[in-house]
Amino acid sequence: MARIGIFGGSFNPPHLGHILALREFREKLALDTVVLIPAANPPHKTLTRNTPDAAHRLQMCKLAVRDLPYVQVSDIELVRSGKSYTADTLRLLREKYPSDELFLLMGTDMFLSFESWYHPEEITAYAALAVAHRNEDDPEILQKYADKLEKKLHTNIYFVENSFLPHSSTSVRAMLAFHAAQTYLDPAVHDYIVKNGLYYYNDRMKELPFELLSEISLSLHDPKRVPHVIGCSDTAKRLALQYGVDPENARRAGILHDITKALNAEEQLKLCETYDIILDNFERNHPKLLHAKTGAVIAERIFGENKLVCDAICWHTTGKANMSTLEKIIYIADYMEPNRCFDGVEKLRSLANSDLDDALFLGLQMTMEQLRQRKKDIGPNSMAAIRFLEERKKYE
Ligand code: DGI
Ligand code: FE
Ligand code: FE
Repeated sequence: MARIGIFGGSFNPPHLGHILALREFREKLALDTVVLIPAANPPHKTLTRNTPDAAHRLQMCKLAVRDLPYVQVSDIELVRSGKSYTADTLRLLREKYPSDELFLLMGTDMFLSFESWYHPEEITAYAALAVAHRNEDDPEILQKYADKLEKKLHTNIYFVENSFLPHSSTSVRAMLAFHAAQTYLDPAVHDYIVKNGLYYYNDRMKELPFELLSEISLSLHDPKRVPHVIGCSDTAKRLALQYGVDPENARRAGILHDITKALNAEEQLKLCETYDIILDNFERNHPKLLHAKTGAVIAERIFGENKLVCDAICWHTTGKANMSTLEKIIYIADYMEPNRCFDGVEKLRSLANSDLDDALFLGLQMTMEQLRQRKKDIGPNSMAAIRFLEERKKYE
Protein backbone atom coordinates (compact mmCIF):
# COMPACT_ATOMS: atom_id res chain seq x y z
CA MET A 1 0.00 0.00 0.00
CA ALA A 2 1.63 3.20 -1.18
CA ARG A 3 1.23 6.65 0.33
CA ILE A 4 0.28 9.08 -2.43
CA GLY A 5 0.12 12.89 -2.12
CA ILE A 6 -2.21 14.82 -4.41
CA PHE A 7 -0.94 18.33 -5.09
CA GLY A 8 -3.34 20.46 -7.12
CA GLY A 9 -3.24 24.13 -8.05
CA SER A 10 -3.16 26.51 -10.98
CA PHE A 11 0.67 26.46 -11.09
CA ASN A 12 0.56 29.73 -12.92
CA PRO A 13 3.54 29.50 -13.09
CA PRO A 14 5.02 26.63 -11.03
CA HIS A 15 7.66 28.36 -8.88
CA LEU A 16 10.27 27.34 -6.33
CA GLY A 17 7.80 27.88 -3.47
CA HIS A 18 5.67 25.05 -4.88
CA ILE A 19 8.66 22.75 -5.18
CA LEU A 20 9.79 23.49 -1.64
CA ALA A 21 6.31 22.77 -0.28
CA LEU A 22 6.13 19.56 -2.27
CA ARG A 23 9.49 18.31 -0.94
CA GLU A 24 8.48 19.04 2.64
CA PHE A 25 5.14 17.28 2.27
CA ARG A 26 6.90 14.26 0.85
CA GLU A 27 9.45 14.10 3.61
CA LYS A 28 7.18 14.75 6.56
CA LEU A 29 4.34 12.47 5.41
CA ALA A 30 6.73 9.79 4.07
CA LEU A 31 4.99 9.82 0.71
CA ASP A 32 6.01 7.34 -1.98
CA THR A 33 4.57 9.39 -4.81
CA VAL A 34 3.24 12.89 -5.36
CA VAL A 35 0.79 13.52 -8.20
CA LEU A 36 0.95 17.13 -9.32
CA ILE A 37 -2.28 18.25 -10.95
CA PRO A 38 -2.46 21.60 -12.75
CA ALA A 39 -6.06 22.83 -12.70
CA ALA A 40 -7.95 23.74 -15.84
CA ASN A 41 -10.22 26.32 -14.33
CA PRO A 42 -10.07 26.40 -10.54
CA PRO A 43 -13.55 26.90 -9.12
CA HIS A 44 -12.29 29.24 -6.39
CA LYS A 45 -10.83 31.92 -8.65
CA THR A 46 -10.92 33.11 -12.22
CA LEU A 47 -7.52 33.09 -13.83
CA THR A 48 -6.02 36.37 -14.96
CA ARG A 49 -5.71 37.15 -18.62
CA ASN A 50 -1.99 36.50 -18.79
CA THR A 51 -2.55 32.84 -17.98
CA PRO A 52 -0.82 30.62 -20.54
CA ASP A 53 -2.91 27.84 -22.02
CA ALA A 54 -3.09 24.36 -20.51
CA ALA A 55 -0.37 22.87 -22.72
CA HIS A 56 2.14 25.50 -21.57
CA ARG A 57 1.27 25.07 -17.90
CA LEU A 58 1.53 21.28 -18.19
CA GLN A 59 4.94 21.58 -19.85
CA MET A 60 6.17 24.04 -17.20
CA CYS A 61 5.07 21.67 -14.42
CA LYS A 62 6.94 18.80 -16.06
CA LEU A 63 10.08 20.91 -16.32
CA ALA A 64 9.75 22.07 -12.71
CA VAL A 65 9.79 18.50 -11.31
CA ARG A 66 12.09 16.83 -13.83
CA ASP A 67 14.69 16.08 -11.13
CA LEU A 68 12.19 14.63 -8.65
CA PRO A 69 11.62 10.99 -9.65
CA TYR A 70 8.79 10.52 -7.16
CA VAL A 71 6.58 13.17 -8.80
CA GLN A 72 4.14 12.49 -11.61
CA VAL A 73 2.46 15.37 -13.44
CA SER A 74 -1.12 14.53 -14.35
CA ASP A 75 -3.29 16.15 -17.01
CA ILE A 76 -6.43 14.66 -15.46
CA GLU A 77 -8.04 18.08 -14.88
CA LEU A 78 -6.78 19.62 -18.11
CA VAL A 79 -8.35 17.01 -20.39
CA ARG A 80 -11.70 17.11 -18.62
CA SER A 81 -14.11 19.71 -19.94
CA GLY A 82 -15.94 22.13 -17.66
CA LYS A 83 -15.03 23.06 -14.12
CA SER A 84 -12.63 20.80 -12.31
CA TYR A 85 -13.81 19.96 -8.84
CA THR A 86 -11.45 18.23 -6.44
CA ALA A 87 -14.18 15.73 -5.55
CA ASP A 88 -14.39 14.56 -9.19
CA THR A 89 -10.62 14.33 -9.52
CA LEU A 90 -10.28 12.32 -6.34
CA ARG A 91 -13.03 9.91 -7.38
CA LEU A 92 -11.02 9.13 -10.54
CA LEU A 93 -7.77 8.79 -8.59
CA ARG A 94 -9.44 6.50 -6.06
CA GLU A 95 -10.51 4.22 -8.97
CA LYS A 96 -6.96 4.27 -10.31
CA TYR A 97 -5.37 3.56 -6.92
CA PRO A 98 -8.03 1.47 -5.11
CA SER A 99 -5.87 0.19 -2.27
CA ASP A 100 -3.41 3.04 -1.66
CA GLU A 101 -3.52 5.79 0.91
CA LEU A 102 -4.32 9.23 -0.56
CA PHE A 103 -3.40 12.58 1.02
CA LEU A 104 -4.82 15.80 -0.36
CA LEU A 105 -2.11 18.45 0.09
CA MET A 106 -3.11 22.06 0.72
CA GLY A 107 -2.21 25.34 2.42
CA THR A 108 -4.06 26.88 5.36
CA ASP A 109 -6.18 29.31 3.26
CA MET A 110 -7.69 26.45 1.33
CA PHE A 111 -8.08 24.35 4.48
CA LEU A 112 -10.00 27.02 6.39
CA SER A 113 -12.55 27.26 3.58
CA PHE A 114 -12.83 23.49 3.18
CA GLU A 115 -16.51 23.24 4.13
CA SER A 116 -17.45 25.54 1.27
CA TRP A 117 -15.80 23.29 -1.32
CA TYR A 118 -17.88 21.21 -3.69
CA HIS A 119 -18.94 18.00 -1.84
CA PRO A 120 -16.35 18.06 0.96
CA GLU A 121 -17.75 14.79 2.40
CA GLU A 122 -16.93 13.02 -0.86
CA ILE A 123 -13.38 14.38 -0.79
CA THR A 124 -12.74 13.12 2.73
CA ALA A 125 -14.20 9.73 1.84
CA TYR A 126 -11.38 9.29 -0.68
CA ALA A 127 -8.42 11.07 0.97
CA ALA A 128 -6.97 12.37 4.21
CA LEU A 129 -6.19 16.08 4.36
CA ALA A 130 -2.62 17.31 4.79
CA VAL A 131 -2.28 20.97 5.66
CA ALA A 132 0.96 22.92 5.44
CA HIS A 133 1.07 25.75 7.94
CA ARG A 134 3.56 28.49 8.61
CA ASN A 135 4.92 29.92 11.82
CA GLU A 136 2.63 32.92 11.58
CA ASP A 137 -0.58 30.85 11.38
CA ASP A 138 -2.57 30.67 14.60
CA PRO A 139 -2.33 26.99 15.72
CA GLU A 140 -5.44 27.29 17.88
CA ILE A 141 -7.69 28.34 15.00
CA LEU A 142 -6.34 25.52 12.84
CA GLN A 143 -6.75 22.88 15.55
CA LYS A 144 -10.30 24.01 16.35
CA TYR A 145 -11.32 23.82 12.71
CA ALA A 146 -9.59 20.44 12.36
CA ASP A 147 -11.47 19.04 15.38
CA LYS A 148 -14.73 20.23 13.91
CA LEU A 149 -14.04 18.67 10.50
CA GLU A 150 -12.77 15.41 11.97
CA LYS A 151 -15.97 15.04 13.93
CA LYS A 152 -18.28 16.07 11.12
CA LEU A 153 -16.60 14.27 8.23
CA HIS A 154 -14.81 11.42 10.04
CA THR A 155 -11.57 12.26 8.33
CA ASN A 156 -7.90 12.34 9.28
CA ILE A 157 -6.15 15.70 9.17
CA TYR A 158 -2.36 16.00 9.26
CA PHE A 159 -0.52 19.26 9.90
CA VAL A 160 2.87 19.80 8.36
CA GLU A 161 5.18 22.63 9.36
CA ASN A 162 6.26 24.29 6.16
CA SER A 163 8.79 26.93 5.20
CA PHE A 164 7.19 28.32 2.02
CA LEU A 165 9.12 30.93 0.11
CA PRO A 166 7.38 34.24 0.71
CA HIS A 167 6.27 34.66 -2.90
CA SER A 168 2.77 34.50 -4.30
CA SER A 169 2.07 33.50 -7.89
CA THR A 170 0.77 37.06 -8.46
CA SER A 171 4.09 38.57 -7.49
CA VAL A 172 6.06 35.98 -9.47
CA ARG A 173 4.02 36.93 -12.57
CA ALA A 174 4.69 40.61 -11.92
CA MET A 175 8.39 39.98 -11.40
CA LEU A 176 8.46 38.04 -14.70
CA ALA A 177 6.95 40.99 -16.55
CA PHE A 178 9.65 43.15 -14.92
CA HIS A 179 12.43 40.71 -15.96
CA ALA A 180 13.45 40.06 -12.36
CA ALA A 181 12.06 36.61 -11.52
CA GLN A 182 15.10 34.36 -12.15
CA THR A 183 15.61 33.48 -8.50
CA TYR A 184 11.97 32.51 -7.97
CA LEU A 185 11.86 29.87 -10.71
CA ASP A 186 13.62 26.71 -11.77
CA PRO A 187 16.05 27.74 -14.56
CA ALA A 188 14.39 25.43 -17.10
CA VAL A 189 10.95 26.89 -16.33
CA HIS A 190 12.35 30.41 -16.61
CA ASP A 191 13.94 29.57 -19.99
CA TYR A 192 10.67 28.13 -21.22
CA ILE A 193 8.78 31.29 -20.24
CA VAL A 194 11.35 33.53 -21.94
CA LYS A 195 11.46 31.43 -25.13
CA ASN A 196 7.69 31.43 -25.43
CA GLY A 197 7.17 35.04 -24.36
CA LEU A 198 4.73 34.03 -21.59
CA TYR A 199 3.61 36.36 -18.78
CA TYR A 200 4.38 39.47 -20.84
CA TYR A 201 8.04 38.49 -20.87
CA ASN A 202 8.76 39.89 -24.33
CA ASP A 203 10.27 42.92 -25.99
CA ARG A 204 7.06 44.38 -27.38
CA MET A 205 6.09 46.21 -24.21
CA LYS A 206 7.34 49.69 -25.07
CA GLU A 207 5.14 52.62 -26.11
CA LEU A 208 1.97 50.54 -26.07
CA PRO A 209 -1.38 52.06 -27.03
CA PHE A 210 -3.19 53.10 -23.84
CA GLU A 211 -5.81 50.31 -23.95
CA LEU A 212 -3.17 47.58 -24.04
CA LEU A 213 -0.99 49.33 -21.46
CA SER A 214 -4.01 49.53 -19.20
CA GLU A 215 -4.93 45.86 -19.66
CA ILE A 216 -1.40 44.71 -18.87
CA SER A 217 -0.98 47.07 -15.94
CA LEU A 218 -4.27 46.06 -14.34
CA SER A 219 -3.48 42.33 -14.72
CA LEU A 220 -0.31 42.85 -12.63
CA HIS A 221 -2.15 44.49 -9.72
CA ASP A 222 -3.85 42.91 -6.77
CA PRO A 223 -7.47 42.71 -8.09
CA LYS A 224 -8.70 44.67 -5.04
CA ARG A 225 -6.59 47.66 -6.13
CA VAL A 226 -7.83 47.79 -9.74
CA PRO A 227 -10.69 50.32 -9.20
CA HIS A 228 -8.24 52.67 -7.43
CA VAL A 229 -5.80 52.54 -10.34
CA ILE A 230 -8.52 53.18 -12.93
CA GLY A 231 -9.90 56.00 -10.76
CA CYS A 232 -6.48 57.59 -10.48
CA SER A 233 -5.89 57.41 -14.24
CA ASP A 234 -9.29 58.94 -15.09
CA THR A 235 -8.94 61.68 -12.49
CA ALA A 236 -5.41 62.51 -13.66
CA LYS A 237 -6.59 62.86 -17.25
CA ARG A 238 -9.40 65.21 -16.21
CA LEU A 239 -7.06 67.38 -14.12
CA ALA A 240 -4.52 67.46 -16.99
CA LEU A 241 -7.14 68.85 -19.36
CA GLN A 242 -8.11 71.44 -16.76
CA TYR A 243 -4.53 72.54 -16.01
CA GLY A 244 -3.15 72.44 -19.56
CA VAL A 245 -0.77 69.46 -19.54
CA ASP A 246 -0.81 66.43 -21.84
CA PRO A 247 -3.80 64.23 -20.87
CA GLU A 248 -2.18 61.18 -22.48
CA ASN A 249 0.85 61.46 -20.18
CA ALA A 250 -1.51 61.91 -17.25
CA ARG A 251 -3.64 58.84 -17.89
CA ARG A 252 -0.54 56.71 -18.59
CA ALA A 253 1.15 57.83 -15.36
CA GLY A 254 -2.12 57.17 -13.52
CA ILE A 255 -2.53 53.64 -14.86
CA LEU A 256 1.11 52.79 -14.02
CA HIS A 257 1.60 54.71 -10.75
CA ASP A 258 1.21 51.63 -8.46
CA ILE A 259 2.54 49.04 -10.95
CA THR A 260 4.89 47.46 -8.36
CA LYS A 261 2.57 47.84 -5.37
CA ALA A 262 1.73 44.10 -5.20
CA LEU A 263 5.36 43.24 -4.42
CA ASN A 264 6.59 42.68 -0.87
CA ALA A 265 9.65 44.33 0.68
CA GLU A 266 12.03 41.60 -0.43
CA GLU A 267 10.74 41.75 -3.99
CA GLN A 268 11.03 45.54 -3.99
CA LEU A 269 14.66 45.24 -2.94
CA LYS A 270 15.25 42.65 -5.64
CA LEU A 271 13.96 45.13 -8.23
CA CYS A 272 16.27 47.82 -6.84
CA GLU A 273 19.19 45.42 -7.17
CA THR A 274 18.20 44.38 -10.70
CA TYR A 275 17.87 47.96 -11.94
CA ASP A 276 20.75 49.51 -9.96
CA ILE A 277 18.44 51.73 -7.93
CA ILE A 278 20.50 53.26 -5.14
CA LEU A 279 18.66 53.65 -1.83
CA ASP A 280 19.35 55.90 1.10
CA ASN A 281 18.88 54.74 4.68
CA PHE A 282 15.36 56.12 4.99
CA GLU A 283 14.24 54.28 1.87
CA ARG A 284 15.81 51.01 2.97
CA ASN A 285 13.99 51.25 6.29
CA HIS A 286 10.61 52.16 4.77
CA PRO A 287 9.98 49.59 2.02
CA LYS A 288 6.34 50.73 1.68
CA LEU A 289 7.58 53.86 -0.05
CA LEU A 290 9.74 51.96 -2.53
CA HIS A 291 6.91 51.18 -4.95
CA ALA A 292 7.03 54.78 -6.21
CA LYS A 293 10.69 54.56 -7.12
CA THR A 294 10.60 51.01 -8.53
CA GLY A 295 7.37 51.88 -10.39
CA ALA A 296 9.11 54.78 -12.11
CA VAL A 297 12.02 52.58 -13.21
CA ILE A 298 9.69 49.87 -14.51
CA ALA A 299 7.67 52.51 -16.40
CA GLU A 300 10.88 53.63 -18.07
CA ARG A 301 12.73 50.37 -18.65
CA ILE A 302 9.88 47.96 -19.37
CA PHE A 303 7.18 50.20 -20.80
CA GLY A 304 9.44 52.87 -22.40
CA GLU A 305 7.45 55.77 -20.92
CA ASN A 306 8.82 59.31 -21.16
CA LYS A 307 10.55 61.23 -18.37
CA LEU A 308 7.51 63.33 -17.43
CA VAL A 309 5.46 60.19 -16.85
CA CYS A 310 8.24 58.38 -14.94
CA ASP A 311 8.95 61.36 -12.70
CA ALA A 312 5.27 61.71 -11.84
CA ILE A 313 5.23 58.04 -10.77
CA CYS A 314 8.46 58.48 -8.82
CA TRP A 315 7.07 61.27 -6.61
CA HIS A 316 3.44 60.15 -6.23
CA THR A 317 3.83 58.86 -2.66
CA THR A 318 5.97 61.48 -0.90
CA GLY A 319 5.99 64.50 -3.20
CA LYS A 320 9.17 66.64 -3.27
CA ALA A 321 10.25 70.26 -3.54
CA ASN A 322 9.37 72.11 -6.75
CA MET A 323 7.05 69.58 -8.39
CA SER A 324 6.00 69.72 -12.07
CA THR A 325 2.31 70.13 -12.87
CA LEU A 326 2.04 66.46 -13.87
CA GLU A 327 3.74 65.37 -10.63
CA LYS A 328 1.23 67.39 -8.63
CA ILE A 329 -1.66 65.98 -10.64
CA ILE A 330 -0.67 62.35 -10.02
CA TYR A 331 -0.08 63.03 -6.31
CA ILE A 332 -3.52 64.60 -5.96
CA ALA A 333 -5.38 62.16 -8.24
CA ASP A 334 -3.94 59.26 -6.21
CA TYR A 335 -5.24 60.94 -3.05
CA MET A 336 -8.77 61.85 -4.08
CA GLU A 337 -9.86 59.58 -6.96
CA PRO A 338 -13.52 58.52 -6.64
CA ASN A 339 -12.80 55.30 -4.70
CA ARG A 340 -11.01 57.13 -1.88
CA CYS A 341 -13.23 57.61 1.12
CA PHE A 342 -12.06 59.42 4.27
CA ASP A 343 -12.83 62.56 6.26
CA GLY A 344 -11.73 65.58 4.27
CA VAL A 345 -11.69 63.97 0.82
CA GLU A 346 -14.47 66.31 -0.40
CA LYS A 347 -12.43 69.35 0.61
CA LEU A 348 -9.47 67.93 -1.30
CA ARG A 349 -11.65 67.35 -4.39
CA SER A 350 -12.98 70.87 -4.38
CA LEU A 351 -9.51 72.40 -3.89
CA ALA A 352 -8.20 70.30 -6.78
CA ASN A 353 -10.75 72.00 -8.99
CA SER A 354 -9.69 75.51 -8.00
CA ASP A 355 -5.94 75.42 -7.23
CA LEU A 356 -3.49 72.51 -7.56
CA ASP A 357 -1.04 73.89 -4.97
CA ASP A 358 -3.78 74.31 -2.39
CA ALA A 359 -4.87 70.72 -2.92
CA LEU A 360 -1.28 69.46 -2.82
CA PHE A 361 -0.62 71.37 0.39
CA LEU A 362 -3.70 69.95 2.08
CA GLY A 363 -2.81 66.42 0.93
CA LEU A 364 0.72 66.72 2.29
CA GLN A 365 -0.55 68.15 5.56
CA MET A 366 -3.09 65.36 6.01
CA THR A 367 -0.44 62.70 5.34
CA MET A 368 1.94 64.27 7.85
CA GLU A 369 -0.78 64.49 10.47
CA GLN A 370 -1.60 60.82 9.97
CA LEU A 371 2.04 59.79 10.13
CA ARG A 372 2.49 61.77 13.34
CA GLN A 373 -0.57 60.16 14.90
CA ARG A 374 0.70 56.70 13.99
CA LYS A 375 4.18 57.62 15.21
CA LYS A 376 5.77 56.93 11.83
CA ASP A 377 8.83 58.68 10.44
CA ILE A 378 8.32 61.50 8.00
CA GLY A 379 10.71 61.28 5.08
CA PRO A 380 12.98 64.06 3.78
CA ASN A 381 11.07 64.41 0.50
CA SER A 382 7.69 64.82 2.20
CA MET A 383 9.26 67.50 4.43
CA ALA A 384 10.86 69.25 1.47
CA ALA A 385 7.56 69.24 -0.44
CA ILE A 386 5.66 70.95 2.33
CA ARG A 387 8.44 73.45 3.15
CA PHE A 388 8.69 74.45 -0.48
CA LEU A 389 4.98 75.28 -0.62
CA GLU A 390 5.09 77.08 2.73
CA GLU A 391 7.82 79.38 1.47
CA ARG A 392 6.25 79.98 -1.92
CA LYS A 393 2.71 80.67 -0.85
CA LYS A 394 3.14 81.60 2.78
CA TYR A 395 0.78 78.91 4.02
CA GLU A 396 0.48 78.84 7.79
O1 DGI B 1 -0.02 53.45 -3.10
P1 DGI B 1 -1.27 54.06 -2.53
O2 DGI B 1 -1.79 53.29 -1.36
O3 DGI B 1 -2.33 54.30 -3.55
O4 DGI B 1 -0.88 55.51 -1.94
P2 DGI B 1 0.57 56.14 -1.71
O5 DGI B 1 1.51 55.74 -2.79
O6 DGI B 1 0.35 57.61 -1.53
O7 DGI B 1 1.07 55.50 -0.36
C1 DGI B 1 0.48 55.92 0.81
C2 DGI B 1 1.31 55.45 1.98
O8 DGI B 1 2.58 56.10 1.98
C3 DGI B 1 0.64 55.81 3.28
O9 DGI B 1 0.57 54.62 4.06
C4 DGI B 1 1.54 56.82 3.92
C5 DGI B 1 2.87 56.52 3.27
N1 DGI B 1 3.77 57.68 3.28
C6 DGI B 1 3.75 58.77 2.49
N2 DGI B 1 4.73 59.64 2.83
C7 DGI B 1 5.41 59.06 3.88
C8 DGI B 1 4.80 57.82 4.15
N3 DGI B 1 5.22 56.97 5.13
C9 DGI B 1 6.28 57.37 5.86
N4 DGI B 1 6.71 56.55 6.83
N5 DGI B 1 6.91 58.57 5.66
C10 DGI B 1 6.53 59.44 4.67
O10 DGI B 1 7.11 60.52 4.55
FE1 FE C 1 1.19 54.39 -4.45
FE1 FE D 1 -2.12 54.77 -5.58
